Amino acid sequence: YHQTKPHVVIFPTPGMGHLIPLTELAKQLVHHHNFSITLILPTIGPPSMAMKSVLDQLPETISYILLSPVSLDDQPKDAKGETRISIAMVRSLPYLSEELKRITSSKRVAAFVIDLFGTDAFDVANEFGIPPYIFFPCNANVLQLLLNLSSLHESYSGEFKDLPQPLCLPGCVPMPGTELIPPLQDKKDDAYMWFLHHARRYSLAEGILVNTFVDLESSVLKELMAEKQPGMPTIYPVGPITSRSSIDKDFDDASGCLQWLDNQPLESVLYVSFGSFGFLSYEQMIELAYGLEMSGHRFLWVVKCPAAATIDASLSKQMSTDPFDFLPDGYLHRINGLGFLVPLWAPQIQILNHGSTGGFLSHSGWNSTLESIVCGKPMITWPLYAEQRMNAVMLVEDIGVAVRPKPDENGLIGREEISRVVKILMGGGEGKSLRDKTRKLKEGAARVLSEDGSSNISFLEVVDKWKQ
Ligand code: BUP
Repeated sequence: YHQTKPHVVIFPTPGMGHLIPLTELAKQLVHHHNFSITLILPTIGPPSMAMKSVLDQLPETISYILLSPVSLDDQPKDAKGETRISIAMVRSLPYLSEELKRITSSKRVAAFVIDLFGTDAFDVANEFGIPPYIFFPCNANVLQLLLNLSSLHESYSGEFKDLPQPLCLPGCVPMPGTELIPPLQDKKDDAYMWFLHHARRYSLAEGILVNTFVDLESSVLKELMAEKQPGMPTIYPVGPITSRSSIDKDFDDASGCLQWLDNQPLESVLYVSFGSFGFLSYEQMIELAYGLEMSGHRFLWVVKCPAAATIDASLSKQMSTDPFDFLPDGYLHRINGLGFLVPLWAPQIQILNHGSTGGFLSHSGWNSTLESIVCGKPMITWPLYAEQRMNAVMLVEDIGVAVRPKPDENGLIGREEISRVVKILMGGGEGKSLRDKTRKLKEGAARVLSEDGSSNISFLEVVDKWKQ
């Protein structure tokens, strides 16, 4: 082998929430530890703009291969995201195998890294003698749940959503069954079967890198890292791994939102965004619009079109692709000065880092949550899908850096309730104590990543193993 740098192959599940932390992991390995990396990317359709811009900005030492898109046309329309993603990963394995054959003919590959839904690829990595690892882009409470899922499945025959008591796993925040990841709440759904399948295979990994840190989840990390069970992977808490700057230079402030922030008072603006997959119903979007206005606080809102199925067919703008078309009449004019709206996508890291930003109304995806904590901004949690409800419970009840609005009996969060939580977060009293706690966590995040910090030490352990 004519190589000087150790090589790692990364095989991410489709989706920005997976690609972004895995490319950050790749960058750290390349910039600080002299690795070279190949990202092998399964795809379902043509790459999105956001994905393209991440890939365009990769340094030379990170190469990427976009695999041929796999077809999911044979899947029912209502197949859950987790099912679709898992099937896409399985269907990409023959392509993966070809690429690994090519790469291993000229390089020794030190490790093969997947995230949540790529466990079927372990078999391919093993064929080539490459040790398999998981980068877990969620927190350690969620990891503990998945590591225990198989035994929970066997010991409890009912639906988890009907659990009479909150689930209390070792070291974890007590979790009501109704807050668990939605696919775990319906054992008859294929998505449940896929979760169980992957969770059972997590033990086949040599190690699991978790994007969390001790200040956030000390008790569950203690459990997971205590005496290693035979046959179980080593757990490495290496977080927070987050982007340093927003992912797309071309998008950067095309809307002028950063310039607008420059002219607002210190910590006065609430940043509002529901992530790359988060959509509100039309009715909910209207309540949010009025709620933000009613709060009287400044806000910067990344507006997306509402979920198509929820738009009243009689609405003239039903087919519009301009998200602003769905706002209440005269809204843009009324909020002028108080609110700034950005369509679709905003430079999130720069916004969260900005001194004028005082809080984040977020869907509580784990990447967005870590980014908010790293920037020291407290949150309003508005979970929508995946493990976000679990994140919300942790953030509100255990970590204490967020408030959570209460939906009415129909699941709608009304404008008064929205205005109430915005006033709490952006005001004194409870808001101040949330800000203080988040600031402490920001310091903690910097500490664990410093030279003798716990996450850095865990990271170095993995790196040393891969360099051997
Ligand atoms: Br939307 C948006 N700008 O406008 P997810 C997202 N991002 O920079 P998460 C922007 O995309 P889940 C935008 O900073 C994050 O690093 C954001 O966002 C960036 O992931 C990344 O998909 C991915 O919302 O949620 O927060 O982990 O994975 O649960 O969907």
